[in-house]
Amino acid sequence: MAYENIVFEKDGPVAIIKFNRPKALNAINPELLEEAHDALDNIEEDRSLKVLVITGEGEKAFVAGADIAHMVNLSPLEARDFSRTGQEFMARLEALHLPVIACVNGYALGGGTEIAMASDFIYASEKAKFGQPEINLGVIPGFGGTQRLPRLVGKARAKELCMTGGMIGAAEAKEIGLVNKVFPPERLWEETMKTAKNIASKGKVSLKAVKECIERGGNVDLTDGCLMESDNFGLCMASPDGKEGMTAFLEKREPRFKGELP
Ligand code: DAK
Repeated sequence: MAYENIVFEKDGPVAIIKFNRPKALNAINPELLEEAHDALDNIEEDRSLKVLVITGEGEKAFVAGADIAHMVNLSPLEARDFSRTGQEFMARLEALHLPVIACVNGYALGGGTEIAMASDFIYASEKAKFGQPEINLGVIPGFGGTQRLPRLVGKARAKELCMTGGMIGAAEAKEIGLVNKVFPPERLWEETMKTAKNIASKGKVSLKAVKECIERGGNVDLTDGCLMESDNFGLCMASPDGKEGMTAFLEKREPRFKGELP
């Protein structure tokens, strides 16, 4: 599929999706979502990939939300479909076998904050702004914001953001636990790629196991979560990478992870 609303690239083991509608501050329309789903299909099939970075094209925005010009004319049924396609995209990011880093270079509003939250963690530019402004449009977050935001920052802060529709800067987003690290704009991409490549140097089986344990562990009690962890620990030990990592340590050399499944 030819992409017009995203840029999809690979830098060695790192896949990169850039939302690419800079004139509309990368607002999400159905075409963009369709292309982003297609890129995820490609990523799922390419066994050489180990990390996905998502970001926005241009200086100003990561994603300024769902495309309001598109949404204004939706019938209730079309709105439900649009919401479901968006939610499916977020769910796919969360369930993807690769770690996903959101590199938030500017406005991340509404659906933009929601995409960033469905990633595994967020690095942001000092210029980034986050918010759930849907209340100002007479609606509510439609891509999972009312569910993921409170899980990340607590119910009270999530309610404040969703009820006021206000924006917060990167420093406050970091303070409340939405963002992991904040960088000057000119260093954001370099720092994100440094972390992406560091993660890509690890074993694929253990990366997937960590993601799954932490992601799914949040939905079960501690006992079941620990059971899931020990099952995944066993799986890592059964994989060639588990043996390789420990052997490399004992032989005082760098591990050579191959990412093969047991
Ligand atoms: N949609 C469409 N166009 C947008 C846009 C958006 N979300 N955000 C910006 N643009 C466009 C502007 O209209 C403008 O276009 P032109 O006038 O140049 O043609 C261009 O991008 C540049 O924007 P501004 O001129 O406004 O730039 P400023 O620097 O002055 O302001 C801003 C930047 C980010 C503060 C401002 O653009 C803004 O407030 N944008 C809207 C932010 C927003 O409200 N986002 C949340 C969208 S709601 C659901 C599914 C999903 C959702 C809800 C329900 N279901 C179907 C149930 C999700 C909803 C949302 O995400």
